[in-house]
Amino acid sequence: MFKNLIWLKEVDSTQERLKEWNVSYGTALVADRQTKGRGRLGRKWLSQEGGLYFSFLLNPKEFENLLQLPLVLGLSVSEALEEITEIPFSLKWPNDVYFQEKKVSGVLCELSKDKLIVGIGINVNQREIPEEIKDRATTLYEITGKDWDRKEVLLKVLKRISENLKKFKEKSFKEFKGKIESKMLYLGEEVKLLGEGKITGKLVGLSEKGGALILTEEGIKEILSGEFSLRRS
Ligand code: BT5
Repeated sequence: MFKNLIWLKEVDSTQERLKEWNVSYGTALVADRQTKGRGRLGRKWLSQEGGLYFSFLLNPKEFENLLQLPLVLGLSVSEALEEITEIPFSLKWPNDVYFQEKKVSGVLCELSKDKLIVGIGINVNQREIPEEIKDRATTLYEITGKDWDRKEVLLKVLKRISENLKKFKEKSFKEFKGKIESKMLYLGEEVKLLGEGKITGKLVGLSEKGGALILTEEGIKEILSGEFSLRRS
């Protein structure tokens, strides 16, 4: 699936570059640091040197469900990181990879005209975690006490993504649902979802569509908007 790799020292955002540049589907753009890395809903993605920041394009006609896709991508990142470090990672619905209570990686899927742009940030060897995210972010270096070869991490992640997206296209989300659920952070716990309003209840699993299933006082609710953020209640 990936044929070309462009690796730059610094860009504003690999997402923004792929939005503007004309690159083919098989190209991944990587940067050592980003000056304007972004998350979902206008949030910032802090991107100092030592981390891994990359984006690539997918055909929006092939991947229409933007709730399932980030879950499959997050699973791919977690599987690659587990293979490399032999440490277990969790998935926080809808798009994060966690180690215990802290975020290691985030996935962003953006539609821009006929482009579906996927961006992934992974905290690898950064020495300083910025104050504003210190209580909820970690790096592979902090977890394992050693540096990791970012090229190796990238290649392992891209390989997992290729394999999993092939299966996702040929088969369906069903192939992944159980695996994702087994790694889901806060499963079986009381949570709150913050977004357009607040929903509280017990997180009981994932729906077929990739939504979060929350057992509330009124029964089970399927949350299909990725615009919510999940927190422990
Ligand atoms: C995400 O958004 O988690 C998606 C992040 C995608 C970043 C990649 S890097 C390559 C590509 N180019 C870009 O410009 N972006 C993509 P969200 O779920 O909205 O999480 C954002 C929140 O995570 C922020 O509000 C902070 O609380 C936290 N955060 C920011 N930087 C972080 C970091 N380096 N590590 C962990 N958490 C961080």
